[in-house]
Amino acid sequence: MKKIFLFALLSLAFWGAQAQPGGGMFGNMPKIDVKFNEYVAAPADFDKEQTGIARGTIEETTYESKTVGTTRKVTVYLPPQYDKTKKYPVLYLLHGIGGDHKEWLQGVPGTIMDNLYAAGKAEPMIIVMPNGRALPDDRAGGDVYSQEKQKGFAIFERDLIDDLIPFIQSRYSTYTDQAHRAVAGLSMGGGQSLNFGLGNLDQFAYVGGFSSAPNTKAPEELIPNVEATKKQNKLLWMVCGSDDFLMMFSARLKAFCDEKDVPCTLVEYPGGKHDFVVWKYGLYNFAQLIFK
Ligand code: FER
Repeated sequence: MKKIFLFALLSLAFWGAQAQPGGGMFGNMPKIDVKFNEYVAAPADFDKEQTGIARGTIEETTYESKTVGTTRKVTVYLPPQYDKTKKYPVLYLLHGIGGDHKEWLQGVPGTIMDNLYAAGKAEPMIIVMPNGRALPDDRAGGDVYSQEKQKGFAIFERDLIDDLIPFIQSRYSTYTDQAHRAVAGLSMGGGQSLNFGLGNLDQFAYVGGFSSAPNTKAPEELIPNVEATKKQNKLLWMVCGSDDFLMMFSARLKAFCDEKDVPCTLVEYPGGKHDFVVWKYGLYNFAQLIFK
């Protein structure tokens, strides 16, 4: 009886911590003292549709995943005047724990990118928004925090590298080398981007983490070889809201990089929470820094 009571109590405590991200499991984490990079506000209209500018297109397509054993959906943004006779670099843009291949559309990536191109501020690129929950049932419903579903976010490393990237390179007109490939994401997808991007230096030159979640590996694991990271990674860029309960996962990596002299940016978004205000800002800035 006692055992059952203890189990119930522990389950409740665990559930409570997950359900109230502001207070629970990570609420008592030490605040990591770190030197943030300068926050520069985005122009007020960076995410507003403008009339009279060229627009990219957004389409949904599917690919065969040997990793998962299913046909998987993926959202793709093609830049204005996408031209099959040219080659484009590719940004893989990953969603959060409750999202899927459509979640990033809330962040109006097409509008943000169209505006950047109209202002001459970004290199034309293809943006690929996959479903990062690499499981036969990859829907976002149910208990998205369950261990089972979280496993899918780690398995996605193989789906991405072995299945999705080759598919994108065969279906679209892309460069296929490391220097023309970037990965970035929000929250759970931010953790994936840091894990996969820094864990596969031969695959990704540019890595971005926006409000990265607890799935982010420890800095020593992300950067086991300082010299290799310094040599192969061209950009390690992060943003997190000052009011985000997950700040420590970005801050501990920034602190490690500063100590080891690895170039790394962490912008603290003033008053920023765990939402698309910060993630849109992340895309707006990251997109301007890559493939240059
Ligand atoms: C957690 C809190 C947040 C967690 C993941 C998240 C795995 C991810 C949030 C998101 O992707 O928005 O405790 O554990």
